[in-house]
Amino acid sequence: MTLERTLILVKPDGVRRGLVGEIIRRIEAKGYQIYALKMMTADRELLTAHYAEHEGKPFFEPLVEFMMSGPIVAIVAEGNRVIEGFRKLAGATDPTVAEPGTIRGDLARDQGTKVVQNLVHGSDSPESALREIGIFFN
Ligand code: DAT
Ligand code: MG
Repeated sequence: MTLERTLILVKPDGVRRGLVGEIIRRIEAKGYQIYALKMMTADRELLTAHYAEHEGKPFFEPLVEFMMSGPIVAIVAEGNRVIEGFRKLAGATDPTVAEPGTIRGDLARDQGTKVVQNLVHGSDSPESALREIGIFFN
């Protein structure tokens, strides 16, 4: 067994477009459990901690501004290999090339903005998951 938990965020574009239900539906349809869930508006301090690996990159400031632009939904999902599994459900970072069948491939596209708007975040490793869950659900 590799029972894991991962942090999933429905980003402000997902909330604005009314895709919270559709995204949760896909997580549940895959068979993962929703362990915790809350709607919130993230502030700069929280986002700087969450996206620490991207500090200094050209898209960092647009990313933080975008993530503060409206409410988000933070989810902890649980299941065997859920970290890898949700990344597969989400699809590639760039929604133009994300495979059809994935959240980003089916529901997102390039908006021509400085930061890629791709509906969801998912932790990329067990270490990231632990760290990010701690940031959003202390
Ligand atoms: P992911 O969300 O797929 O883990 P990431 O951690 O590399 O991708 O980047 C975080 C977010 O930042 C990503 O979801 C969208 C945005 N982003 C990443 N690379 C970018 C780039 N080269 N230009 C614009 N936005 C980018
Ligand atoms: Mg990432």
